[in-house]
Amino acid sequence: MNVEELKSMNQGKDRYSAPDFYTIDEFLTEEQKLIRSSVRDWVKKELSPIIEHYAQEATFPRHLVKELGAIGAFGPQLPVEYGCGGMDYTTYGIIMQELERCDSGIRSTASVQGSLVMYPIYKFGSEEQKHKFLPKLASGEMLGCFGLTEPDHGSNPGGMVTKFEDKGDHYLLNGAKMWISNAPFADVAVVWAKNEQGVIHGLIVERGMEGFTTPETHNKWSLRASATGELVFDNVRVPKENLLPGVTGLKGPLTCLNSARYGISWGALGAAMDCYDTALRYSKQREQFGKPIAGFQLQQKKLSEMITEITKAQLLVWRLGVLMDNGKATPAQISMAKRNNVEIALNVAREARQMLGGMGITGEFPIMRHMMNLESVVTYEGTHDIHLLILGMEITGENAFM
Ligand code: TGC
Ligand code: FAD
Repeated sequence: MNVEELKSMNQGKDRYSAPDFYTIDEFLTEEQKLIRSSVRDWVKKELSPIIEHYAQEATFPRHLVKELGAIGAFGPQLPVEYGCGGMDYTTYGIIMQELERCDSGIRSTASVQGSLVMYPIYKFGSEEQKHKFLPKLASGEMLGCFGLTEPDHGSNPGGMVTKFEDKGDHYLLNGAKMWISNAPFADVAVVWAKNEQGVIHGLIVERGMEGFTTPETHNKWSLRASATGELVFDNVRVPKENLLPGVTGLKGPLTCLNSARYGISWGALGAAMDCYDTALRYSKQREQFGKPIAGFQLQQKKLSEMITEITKAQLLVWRLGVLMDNGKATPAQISMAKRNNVEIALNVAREARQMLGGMGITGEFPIMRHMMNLESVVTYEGTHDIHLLILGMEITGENAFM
Protein backbone atom coordinates (compact mmCIF):
# COMPACT_ATOMS: atom_id res chain seq x y z
CA MET A 1 0.00 0.00 0.00
CA ASN A 2 1.43 3.40 -0.90
CA VAL A 3 1.57 6.49 1.30
CA GLU A 4 -1.48 8.16 -0.27
CA GLU A 5 -3.62 5.02 0.11
CA LEU A 6 -2.56 4.64 3.75
CA LYS A 7 -3.34 8.28 4.43
CA SER A 8 -6.81 8.16 2.93
CA MET A 9 -7.59 4.86 4.69
CA ASN A 10 -6.53 6.08 8.15
CA GLN A 11 -7.26 9.82 7.97
CA GLY A 12 -9.14 11.18 10.99
CA LYS A 13 -8.59 8.10 13.19
CA ASP A 14 -6.08 9.86 15.44
CA ARG A 15 -8.21 11.45 18.16
CA TYR A 16 -5.36 12.51 20.43
CA SER A 17 -6.17 15.14 23.00
CA ALA A 18 -3.23 16.18 25.18
CA PRO A 19 -3.75 15.89 28.95
CA ASP A 20 -2.98 19.09 30.92
CA PHE A 21 -4.28 18.47 34.42
CA TYR A 22 -2.43 21.40 36.05
CA THR A 23 -3.11 23.88 33.19
CA ILE A 24 0.61 24.07 32.47
CA ASP A 25 -0.35 25.51 29.09
CA GLU A 26 -0.70 28.84 30.87
CA PHE A 27 3.10 28.92 31.12
CA LEU A 28 3.47 28.79 27.34
CA THR A 29 3.53 31.77 25.01
CA GLU A 30 0.99 32.19 22.21
CA GLU A 31 3.78 31.50 19.70
CA GLN A 32 4.75 28.26 21.43
CA LYS A 33 1.12 27.12 21.43
CA LEU A 34 0.73 28.04 17.76
CA ILE A 35 3.78 26.00 16.77
CA ARG A 36 2.56 23.08 18.84
CA SER A 37 -0.80 23.21 17.17
CA SER A 38 0.69 23.26 13.66
CA VAL A 39 3.02 20.32 14.42
CA ARG A 40 0.11 18.43 16.02
CA ASP A 41 -2.01 18.97 12.90
CA TRP A 42 0.83 17.77 10.69
CA VAL A 43 1.27 14.66 12.83
CA LYS A 44 -2.44 13.83 12.66
CA LYS A 45 -2.59 14.34 8.91
CA GLU A 46 0.73 13.00 7.66
CA LEU A 47 2.27 10.77 10.32
CA SER A 48 -0.41 8.98 12.34
CA PRO A 49 -2.11 7.43 9.28
CA ILE A 50 1.10 5.77 8.08
CA ILE A 51 3.25 5.11 11.14
CA GLU A 52 1.90 1.71 12.13
CA HIS A 53 2.44 0.39 8.61
CA TYR A 54 6.08 1.55 8.54
CA ALA A 55 6.74 0.18 12.03
CA GLN A 56 5.22 -3.20 11.13
CA GLU A 57 7.29 -3.29 7.95
CA ALA A 58 10.40 -2.10 9.84
CA THR A 59 10.94 0.57 7.21
CA PHE A 60 12.00 4.17 7.62
CA PRO A 61 9.46 6.57 6.03
CA ARG A 62 12.17 8.38 4.13
CA HIS A 63 9.77 10.72 2.33
CA LEU A 64 9.12 12.41 5.70
CA VAL A 65 12.63 13.86 5.96
CA LYS A 66 11.82 16.82 3.69
CA GLU A 67 8.44 17.26 5.37
CA LEU A 68 10.05 17.37 8.81
CA GLY A 69 12.35 20.04 7.43
CA ALA A 70 9.37 21.97 6.07
CA ILE A 71 7.55 21.99 9.43
CA GLY A 72 10.71 23.27 11.16
CA ALA A 73 11.50 20.12 13.15
CA PHE A 74 15.22 20.17 12.31
CA GLY A 75 17.26 22.52 14.47
CA PRO A 76 14.40 24.83 15.51
CA GLN A 77 16.60 26.11 18.36
CA LEU A 78 19.44 27.22 16.05
CA PRO A 79 19.77 30.67 14.43
CA VAL A 80 17.81 31.75 11.36
CA GLU A 81 20.96 33.00 9.63
CA TYR A 82 21.81 29.33 8.93
CA GLY A 83 18.31 28.49 7.73
CA CYS A 84 17.16 27.26 11.15
CA GLY A 85 14.18 28.20 13.32
CA GLY A 86 15.66 30.76 15.73
CA MET A 87 13.30 29.54 18.46
CA ASP A 88 13.79 28.85 22.13
CA TYR A 89 14.54 25.51 23.80
CA THR A 90 11.03 25.23 25.18
CA THR A 91 9.68 25.31 21.63
CA TYR A 92 12.25 22.70 20.61
CA GLY A 93 11.01 20.50 23.46
CA ILE A 94 7.39 21.00 22.45
CA ILE A 95 8.15 19.90 18.87
CA MET A 96 9.95 16.77 20.11
CA GLN A 97 6.94 16.00 22.33
CA GLU A 98 4.46 16.30 19.46
CA LEU A 99 6.54 13.98 17.27
CA GLU A 100 7.19 11.35 19.93
CA ARG A 101 3.61 11.23 21.08
CA CYS A 102 3.15 9.60 17.67
CA ASP A 103 6.42 7.64 17.46
CA SER A 104 9.79 7.74 19.22
CA GLY A 105 11.54 6.75 15.98
CA ILE A 106 10.41 9.88 14.18
CA ARG A 107 11.44 12.05 17.14
CA SER A 108 14.77 10.22 17.01
CA THR A 109 15.27 11.25 13.39
CA ALA A 110 14.55 14.86 14.32
CA SER A 111 16.59 14.98 17.51
CA VAL A 112 19.64 13.36 15.94
CA GLN A 113 19.46 15.83 13.05
CA GLY A 114 18.88 18.93 15.23
CA SER A 115 20.88 18.21 18.37
CA LEU A 116 23.55 15.75 17.33
CA VAL A 117 24.39 16.80 13.77
CA MET A 118 23.38 20.44 13.30
CA TYR A 119 24.18 21.52 16.85
CA PRO A 120 27.86 20.35 16.81
CA ILE A 121 28.35 21.94 13.39
CA TYR A 122 26.81 25.16 14.71
CA LYS A 123 28.65 25.10 18.04
CA PHE A 124 32.06 23.75 17.00
CA GLY A 125 32.15 24.21 13.22
CA SER A 126 33.85 26.83 11.04
CA GLU A 127 31.74 29.47 9.24
CA GLU A 128 32.31 27.56 5.98
CA GLN A 129 31.04 24.32 7.53
CA LYS A 130 27.99 26.09 8.96
CA HIS A 131 27.05 27.67 5.66
CA LYS A 132 27.75 24.49 3.71
CA PHE A 133 25.75 22.07 5.86
CA LEU A 134 23.23 23.78 8.16
CA PRO A 135 20.72 25.15 5.63
CA LYS A 136 20.53 21.79 3.82
CA LEU A 137 20.16 19.88 7.08
CA ALA A 138 17.48 22.31 8.29
CA SER A 139 15.40 21.90 5.13
CA GLY A 140 15.76 18.10 5.06
CA GLU A 141 17.66 18.21 1.78
CA MET A 142 20.36 16.38 3.74
CA LEU A 143 20.01 13.82 6.52
CA GLY A 144 22.71 13.41 9.15
CA CYS A 145 23.79 10.96 11.84
CA PHE A 146 26.01 11.04 14.92
CA GLY A 147 28.70 8.43 15.50
CA LEU A 148 29.87 8.09 19.08
CA THR A 149 29.04 4.52 20.25
CA GLU A 150 31.35 1.68 19.22
CA PRO A 151 30.93 -2.09 19.49
CA ASP A 152 33.11 -2.19 22.63
CA HIS A 153 32.45 1.31 23.96
CA GLY A 154 28.85 2.27 24.70
CA SER A 155 28.42 3.76 28.16
CA ASN A 156 32.13 4.53 28.19
CA PRO A 157 32.67 6.43 24.95
CA GLY A 158 35.97 7.84 26.22
CA GLY A 159 37.49 4.41 25.52
CA MET A 160 36.75 4.69 21.77
CA VAL A 161 39.27 3.19 19.36
CA THR A 162 38.16 4.80 16.08
CA LYS A 163 41.13 6.92 15.07
CA PHE A 164 42.47 9.24 12.42
CA GLU A 165 46.00 10.01 11.28
CA ASP A 166 47.27 13.27 9.85
CA LYS A 167 48.51 12.52 6.32
CA GLY A 168 49.54 16.09 5.48
CA ASP A 169 46.79 17.15 3.06
CA HIS A 170 44.04 14.92 4.56
CA TYR A 171 43.14 12.72 7.54
CA LEU A 172 42.95 8.93 7.27
CA LEU A 173 40.05 7.54 9.32
CA ASN A 174 39.73 3.92 10.53
CA GLY A 175 37.32 2.18 12.89
CA ALA A 176 33.62 1.49 13.33
CA LYS A 177 30.58 2.91 15.08
CA MET A 178 27.53 0.88 16.06
CA TRP A 179 23.83 1.53 16.80
CA ILE A 180 23.75 4.73 14.79
CA SER A 181 20.30 6.26 14.17
CA ASN A 182 19.72 7.48 10.58
CA ALA A 183 23.03 5.86 9.47
CA PRO A 184 21.72 3.82 6.50
CA PHE A 185 20.28 6.91 4.78
CA ALA A 186 22.53 9.66 6.11
CA ASP A 187 24.28 12.03 3.72
CA VAL A 188 26.68 13.17 6.43
CA ALA A 189 27.94 11.75 9.70
CA VAL A 190 29.40 13.70 12.62
CA VAL A 191 31.97 11.20 13.83
CA TRP A 192 34.01 11.32 17.03
CA ALA A 193 37.47 9.80 16.76
CA LYS A 194 40.91 10.01 18.35
CA ASN A 195 43.99 11.52 16.73
CA GLU A 196 47.51 10.06 17.03
CA GLN A 197 47.84 11.68 20.47
CA GLY A 198 44.61 10.03 21.68
CA VAL A 199 42.66 13.32 21.69
CA ILE A 200 38.99 13.13 20.63
CA HIS A 201 37.89 15.34 17.70
CA GLY A 202 34.73 15.63 15.61
CA LEU A 203 34.90 14.98 11.86
CA ILE A 204 32.23 15.46 9.20
CA VAL A 205 32.25 12.34 7.04
CA GLU A 206 30.25 12.54 3.81
CA ARG A 207 28.50 9.73 1.93
CA GLY A 208 30.49 8.80 -1.13
CA MET A 209 33.89 9.08 0.54
CA GLU A 210 35.79 5.95 -0.43
CA GLY A 211 35.94 3.32 2.32
CA PHE A 212 32.88 4.69 4.17
CA THR A 213 29.92 2.28 4.44
CA THR A 214 26.73 2.24 6.56
CA PRO A 215 25.26 -1.28 6.85
CA GLU A 216 21.76 -1.39 8.34
CA THR A 217 20.98 -3.13 11.65
CA HIS A 218 17.99 -5.47 11.24
CA ASN A 219 15.75 -7.52 13.53
CA LYS A 220 14.94 -4.72 15.98
CA TRP A 221 11.77 -5.06 18.07
CA SER A 222 12.02 -1.36 18.93
CA LEU A 223 12.21 1.87 16.91
CA ARG A 224 11.18 -0.11 13.86
CA ALA A 225 10.26 3.02 11.87
CA SER A 226 13.72 4.48 12.49
CA ALA A 227 16.73 3.29 10.53
CA THR A 228 19.69 2.15 12.65
CA GLY A 229 23.06 1.09 11.34
CA GLU A 230 26.82 0.94 11.61
CA LEU A 231 29.40 3.38 10.34
CA VAL A 232 32.45 1.58 8.97
CA PHE A 233 35.61 3.50 8.12
CA ASP A 234 38.19 1.64 6.11
CA ASN A 235 41.02 4.03 5.30
CA VAL A 236 38.61 6.89 4.62
CA ARG A 237 40.35 10.04 3.34
CA VAL A 238 38.66 12.93 5.13
CA PRO A 239 39.52 16.44 3.87
CA LYS A 240 41.14 18.59 6.53
CA GLU A 241 38.40 21.19 6.21
CA ASN A 242 35.94 18.58 7.57
CA LEU A 243 37.43 18.59 11.09
CA LEU A 244 35.32 20.54 13.59
CA PRO A 245 37.80 23.15 14.80
CA GLY A 246 35.97 24.34 17.92
CA VAL A 247 36.34 21.50 20.41
CA THR A 248 38.60 18.70 21.63
CA GLY A 249 37.90 15.93 24.11
CA LEU A 250 34.84 14.04 25.29
CA LYS A 251 33.11 17.26 26.28
CA GLY A 252 32.46 17.79 22.52
CA PRO A 253 30.01 14.92 22.06
CA LEU A 254 28.72 15.21 25.64
CA THR A 255 27.77 18.86 25.07
CA CYS A 256 25.66 17.76 22.09
CA LEU A 257 24.08 15.04 24.22
CA ASN A 258 22.89 17.66 26.71
CA SER A 259 20.71 19.14 23.99
CA ALA A 260 19.47 15.77 22.70
CA ARG A 261 18.75 14.34 26.16
CA TYR A 262 16.78 17.49 26.95
CA GLY A 263 14.64 16.87 23.84
CA ILE A 264 14.08 13.25 24.87
CA SER A 265 12.78 14.33 28.27
CA TRP A 266 9.97 16.19 26.46
CA GLY A 267 9.60 13.52 23.80
CA ALA A 268 9.21 10.46 26.02
CA LEU A 269 6.58 12.35 27.99
CA GLY A 270 4.68 12.76 24.70
CA ALA A 271 4.60 8.97 24.33
CA ALA A 272 3.24 8.71 27.90
CA MET A 273 0.56 11.32 27.18
CA ASP A 274 -0.57 9.40 24.09
CA CYS A 275 -0.78 6.11 26.02
CA TYR A 276 -2.79 7.74 28.81
CA ASP A 277 -5.13 9.49 26.39
CA THR A 278 -5.71 6.23 24.47
CA ALA A 279 -6.38 4.21 27.64
CA LEU A 280 -8.72 6.85 29.08
CA ARG A 281 -10.83 6.99 25.92
CA TYR A 282 -10.89 3.18 25.62
CA SER A 283 -11.89 2.71 29.25
CA LYS A 284 -14.96 4.93 28.78
CA GLN A 285 -16.11 2.92 25.76
CA ARG A 286 -15.22 -0.65 26.70
CA GLU A 287 -17.94 -2.32 28.77
CA GLN A 288 -17.56 -5.40 30.95
CA PHE A 289 -19.93 -6.67 33.62
CA GLY A 290 -22.51 -4.25 32.31
CA LYS A 291 -20.62 -0.98 32.63
CA PRO A 292 -17.63 0.90 31.19
CA ILE A 293 -14.36 -0.38 32.67
CA ALA A 294 -13.60 3.28 33.59
CA GLY A 295 -16.13 2.75 36.40
CA PHE A 296 -14.02 0.11 38.17
CA GLN A 297 -11.75 1.26 40.99
CA LEU A 298 -8.74 -0.71 39.75
CA GLN A 299 -8.86 1.01 36.34
CA GLN A 300 -9.31 4.41 38.00
CA LYS A 301 -6.23 3.72 40.13
CA LYS A 302 -4.19 3.11 37.01
CA LEU A 303 -5.47 6.26 35.29
CA SER A 304 -5.07 8.43 38.39
CA GLU A 305 -1.50 7.29 38.90
CA MET A 306 -0.70 7.80 35.23
CA ILE A 307 -1.96 11.40 35.16
CA THR A 308 -0.16 12.16 38.42
CA GLU A 309 3.19 10.99 37.01
CA ILE A 310 2.52 12.74 33.69
CA THR A 311 1.73 16.01 35.47
CA LYS A 312 4.91 15.83 37.58
CA ALA A 313 6.92 15.12 34.43
CA GLN A 314 5.26 18.05 32.61
CA LEU A 315 6.28 20.40 35.40
CA LEU A 316 9.82 19.03 35.30
CA VAL A 317 10.32 19.67 31.58
CA TRP A 318 8.60 23.02 31.65
CA ARG A 319 11.04 24.22 34.33
CA LEU A 320 13.99 22.59 32.58
CA GLY A 321 12.99 24.43 29.40
CA VAL A 322 13.12 27.74 31.26
CA LEU A 323 16.57 26.85 32.63
CA MET A 324 17.74 25.89 29.12
CA ASP A 325 16.40 29.13 27.68
CA ASN A 326 18.32 31.06 30.35
CA GLY A 327 21.48 29.02 29.74
CA LYS A 328 21.35 27.69 33.30
CA ALA A 329 20.44 24.00 32.93
CA THR A 330 23.12 21.66 34.26
CA PRO A 331 23.92 18.21 32.79
CA ALA A 332 22.69 16.57 36.02
CA GLN A 333 19.34 18.39 35.78
CA ILE A 334 19.01 17.14 32.22
CA SER A 335 19.90 13.60 33.34
CA MET A 336 17.21 13.73 36.01
CA ALA A 337 14.55 14.75 33.48
CA LYS A 338 15.62 12.24 30.81
CA ARG A 339 15.76 9.41 33.34
CA ASN A 340 12.52 10.25 35.12
CA ASN A 341 10.44 10.93 32.04
CA VAL A 342 11.50 7.83 30.15
CA GLU A 343 10.83 5.73 33.25
CA ILE A 344 7.37 7.15 33.81
CA ALA A 345 6.60 6.78 30.11
CA LEU A 346 7.52 3.10 30.23
CA ASN A 347 5.38 2.58 33.32
CA VAL A 348 2.44 4.46 31.81
CA ALA A 349 2.75 2.44 28.59
CA ARG A 350 2.78 -0.86 30.49
CA GLU A 351 -0.27 0.05 32.59
CA ALA A 352 -2.14 1.51 29.62
CA ARG A 353 -1.47 -1.64 27.61
CA GLN A 354 -3.06 -3.75 30.32
CA MET A 355 -6.10 -1.51 30.36
CA LEU A 356 -6.78 -2.36 26.75
CA GLY A 357 -6.71 -6.09 27.47
CA GLY A 358 -6.07 -8.15 24.35
CA MET A 359 -6.55 -5.12 22.10
CA GLY A 360 -3.53 -3.61 23.80
CA ILE A 361 -1.13 -5.91 22.00
CA THR A 362 -2.41 -5.05 18.52
CA GLY A 363 -1.39 -2.37 16.07
CA GLU A 364 -4.93 -0.99 16.19
CA PHE A 365 -3.69 1.12 19.09
CA PRO A 366 -0.30 2.83 19.49
CA ILE A 367 0.49 1.63 23.01
CA MET A 368 2.51 -1.51 22.33
CA ARG A 369 4.57 0.33 19.71
CA HIS A 370 5.30 3.12 22.22
CA MET A 371 6.23 0.53 24.84
CA MET A 372 8.71 -1.22 22.57
CA ASN A 373 10.15 2.07 21.31
CA LEU A 374 10.71 3.27 24.86
CA GLU A 375 12.95 0.25 25.52
CA SER A 376 15.47 1.91 23.19
CA VAL A 377 14.87 5.37 24.59
CA VAL A 378 15.68 4.13 28.11
CA THR A 379 19.01 2.82 26.76
CA TYR A 380 20.25 5.39 24.26
CA GLU A 381 21.67 8.82 25.02
CA GLY A 382 22.94 7.37 28.31
CA THR A 383 21.27 4.37 29.94
CA HIS A 384 18.93 4.64 32.91
CA ASP A 385 21.80 3.51 35.16
CA ILE A 386 24.29 5.99 33.71
CA HIS A 387 21.93 8.90 34.36
CA LEU A 388 21.47 7.72 37.92
CA LEU A 389 25.27 7.70 38.34
CA ILE A 390 25.55 11.21 36.84
CA LEU A 391 23.00 12.38 39.41
CA GLY A 392 24.73 10.47 42.19
CA MET A 393 28.05 12.09 41.38
CA GLU A 394 26.48 15.54 41.27
CA ILE A 395 24.90 15.25 44.72
CA THR A 396 27.69 13.34 46.51
CA GLY A 397 30.79 14.49 44.65
CA GLU A 398 31.82 10.81 44.40
CA ASN A 399 32.44 9.08 41.05
CA ALA A 400 30.77 5.65 41.05
CA PHE A 401 31.33 4.95 37.33
CA MET A 402 34.51 3.01 37.95
P1 TGC B 1 34.32 12.65 32.34
O1 TGC B 1 35.76 12.51 32.73
O2 TGC B 1 33.28 12.78 33.39
O3 TGC B 1 34.16 13.91 31.36
C1 TGC B 1 35.01 14.09 30.24
C2 TGC B 1 34.93 15.56 29.85
O4 TGC B 1 33.61 15.85 29.43
C3 TGC B 1 33.04 16.87 30.30
N1 TGC B 1 31.63 16.50 30.50
C4 TGC B 1 30.62 17.16 29.91
N2 TGC B 1 30.63 18.24 29.13
C5 TGC B 1 29.44 18.68 28.68
N3 TGC B 1 28.28 18.08 29.01
C6 TGC B 1 28.23 16.99 29.79
N4 TGC B 1 27.08 16.40 30.06
C7 TGC B 1 29.45 16.48 30.28
N5 TGC B 1 29.79 15.43 31.07
C8 TGC B 1 31.13 15.47 31.20
C9 TGC B 1 33.86 16.81 31.56
O5 TGC B 1 33.80 18.03 32.24
C10 TGC B 1 35.23 16.50 31.00
O6 TGC B 1 35.73 17.71 30.44
P2 TGC B 1 37.30 18.04 30.48
O7 TGC B 1 37.41 19.41 29.93
O8 TGC B 1 37.72 17.91 31.91
O9 TGC B 1 37.94 16.99 29.61
O10 TGC B 1 33.99 11.47 31.35
P3 TGC B 1 33.87 9.90 31.61
O11 TGC B 1 34.74 9.23 30.60
O12 TGC B 1 34.10 9.58 33.06
O13 TGC B 1 32.34 9.60 31.21
C11 TGC B 1 31.29 10.20 31.85
C12 TGC B 1 29.94 9.58 31.40
C13 TGC B 1 29.88 8.11 31.75
C14 TGC B 1 28.85 10.30 32.16
C15 TGC B 1 29.73 9.78 29.91
O14 TGC B 1 30.68 9.18 29.16
C16 TGC B 1 28.37 9.35 29.42
O15 TGC B 1 27.45 10.17 29.44
N6 TGC B 1 28.16 8.07 28.93
C17 TGC B 1 26.95 7.69 28.26
C18 TGC B 1 27.22 7.59 26.78
C19 TGC B 1 26.09 8.12 25.97
O16 TGC B 1 25.22 8.83 26.43
N7 TGC B 1 26.10 7.80 24.68
C20 TGC B 1 25.13 8.31 23.80
C21 TGC B 1 25.49 8.01 22.37
S1 TGC B 1 24.54 8.95 21.20
C22 TGC B 1 23.02 8.26 21.24
O17 TGC B 1 22.70 7.39 21.98
C23 TGC B 1 22.09 8.83 20.28
S2 TGC B 1 20.56 8.07 20.23
C24 TGC B 1 19.79 9.26 19.36
C25 TGC B 1 18.41 9.02 18.99
O18 TGC B 1 18.14 8.13 18.15
O19 TGC B 1 17.55 9.80 19.47
P1 FAD C 1 26.70 -0.95 27.74
O1 FAD C 1 27.49 0.28 27.90
O2 FAD C 1 27.43 -2.22 27.41
O3 FAD C 1 25.82 -1.18 29.03
C1 FAD C 1 25.24 -2.45 29.37
C2 FAD C 1 24.62 -2.31 30.78
O4 FAD C 1 25.67 -2.04 31.72
C3 FAD C 1 23.64 -1.17 30.86
O5 FAD C 1 22.55 -1.55 31.67
C4 FAD C 1 24.43 -0.06 31.55
O6 FAD C 1 23.60 0.81 32.32
C5 FAD C 1 25.33 -0.88 32.48
N1 FAD C 1 26.55 -0.15 32.83
C6 FAD C 1 27.53 0.29 31.99
N2 FAD C 1 28.47 0.94 32.69
C7 FAD C 1 28.09 0.93 33.98
C8 FAD C 1 28.63 1.45 35.19
N3 FAD C 1 29.76 2.18 35.20
N4 FAD C 1 27.97 1.22 36.34
C9 FAD C 1 26.81 0.53 36.35
N5 FAD C 1 26.24 0.01 35.25
C10 FAD C 1 26.88 0.22 34.08
N6 FAD C 1 24.81 5.81 19.68
C11 FAD C 1 25.33 6.79 18.90
O7 FAD C 1 26.50 7.15 19.05
N7 FAD C 1 24.57 7.41 17.95
C12 FAD C 1 23.28 7.05 17.71
O8 FAD C 1 22.63 7.64 16.85
C13 FAD C 1 22.71 6.00 18.50
N8 FAD C 1 21.45 5.57 18.24
C14 FAD C 1 20.98 4.46 18.90
C15 FAD C 1 19.76 3.90 18.50
C16 FAD C 1 19.29 2.75 19.12
C17 FAD C 1 18.01 2.12 18.66
C18 FAD C 1 20.02 2.17 20.19
C19 FAD C 1 19.52 0.94 20.89
C20 FAD C 1 21.22 2.72 20.58
C21 FAD C 1 21.73 3.86 19.92
N9 FAD C 1 22.99 4.38 20.24
C22 FAD C 1 23.53 5.40 19.49
C23 FAD C 1 23.83 3.70 21.21
C24 FAD C 1 23.46 3.97 22.67
O9 FAD C 1 23.83 5.26 23.05
C25 FAD C 1 24.12 2.89 23.53
O10 FAD C 1 23.41 1.68 23.27
C26 FAD C 1 24.10 3.24 24.99
O11 FAD C 1 24.92 4.35 25.26
C27 FAD C 1 24.56 2.05 25.87
O12 FAD C 1 25.70 1.46 25.38
P2 FAD C 1 25.76 -0.14 25.17
O13 FAD C 1 24.58 -0.54 24.38
O14 FAD C 1 27.10 -0.48 24.66
O15 FAD C 1 25.56 -0.74 26.63
